[in-house]
Amino acid sequence: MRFDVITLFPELFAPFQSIGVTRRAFESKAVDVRLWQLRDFADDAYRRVDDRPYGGGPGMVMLVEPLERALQAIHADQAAQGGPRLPVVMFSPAGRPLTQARVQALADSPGAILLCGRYEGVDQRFVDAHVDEEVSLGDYVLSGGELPALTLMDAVARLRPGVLHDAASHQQDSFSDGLLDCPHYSRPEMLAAEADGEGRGVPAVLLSGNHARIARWRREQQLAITARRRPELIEAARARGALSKEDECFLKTLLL
Ligand code: 21W
Repeated sequence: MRFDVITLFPELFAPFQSIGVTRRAFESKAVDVRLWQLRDFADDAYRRVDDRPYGGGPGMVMLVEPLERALQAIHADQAAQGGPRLPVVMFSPAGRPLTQARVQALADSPGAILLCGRYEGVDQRFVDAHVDEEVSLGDYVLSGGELPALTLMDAVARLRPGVLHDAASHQQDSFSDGLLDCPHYSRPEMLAAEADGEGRGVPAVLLSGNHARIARWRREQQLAITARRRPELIEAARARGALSKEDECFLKTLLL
C-alpha cells in the first residue's frame, strides 16, 4: 500500500522510516510512504502557501492552488506507477474521530493521500472539490496534521501482513475486541520490600498454571477496567452481543 503525504514539515516523518515496527513496514514495502513538500508547489519566489482569511479573523488559510498542483503531481505519479487513484484524507480538528475500524479498512486498501493542515485551516473550495474524508484524533488542539498522519500510518502499518512478528498480538489488543486490555506482569515474582512496606508480588492466579482460571481472571480484569474507565465500551460490546452470560454475571458483582 501507499501513502502520499502533503505537508509543510516532511522532516517530522523521518523517525517513522528509521525506527521500530513502522521502519520494518517501510523496509518490507508493506507500506510505501512518499512525502510531498507543499512549498515545492507554490508559484512565487517566497514559496507562499497560505494567506489571510476573507472576512477577517485570526490565523492564515492554506491556498487552493499549491494544493491542487501538489495533488495533480501525486495523481500523475500514482498513474505512472500503475496504481489506482487514492482517496484524499485530510486531518482536521473538525473531522470524524479516528477509529480502529477505519484503520483496519485503510490497512485493507491500496492506500490514501494524507493532507496535513497547518494554520487555521484549508480553503474550503479545495476541501469541497478534493477531500473525501476529514479525520480528527480527538477533542484537543494540536498545531497541525502531521502527528495525526503519523498516528494513522503507525496504526495502519502494524496491521499489514508480515509487519508484526506475533499475529496473536493483533487479536489480543485493546479495541480489537472492543474492551480495554488486562494488566501485565513479568519477572521478578516478588519485588523486594522497601523499608516501609511489603514486597509487591504478581497476582497468584498468574503463577497457578491453571490456564482456564488465568483466562477467566484476565477477562474479568478487562471487564472491570473497561466498566470503570470507559463504560460506553461495555454498552457497545453488549449491543454487539460480545458479552457472555458469565461476563454479565461478573459485571453485576462490580461496585462502579
Ligand atoms: C487546530 C487547526 C485548531 C485549526 C473551533 C472553531 C488535525 C487536529 C488537527 C488546528 C484549529 C487533529 C476554532 C485533533 C487537532 C490540526 C490544527 C481551529 C479555532 N476552533 N485532531 N475555530 N486535534 N490542528 N481553531 O488539532 O490540524 S487532526
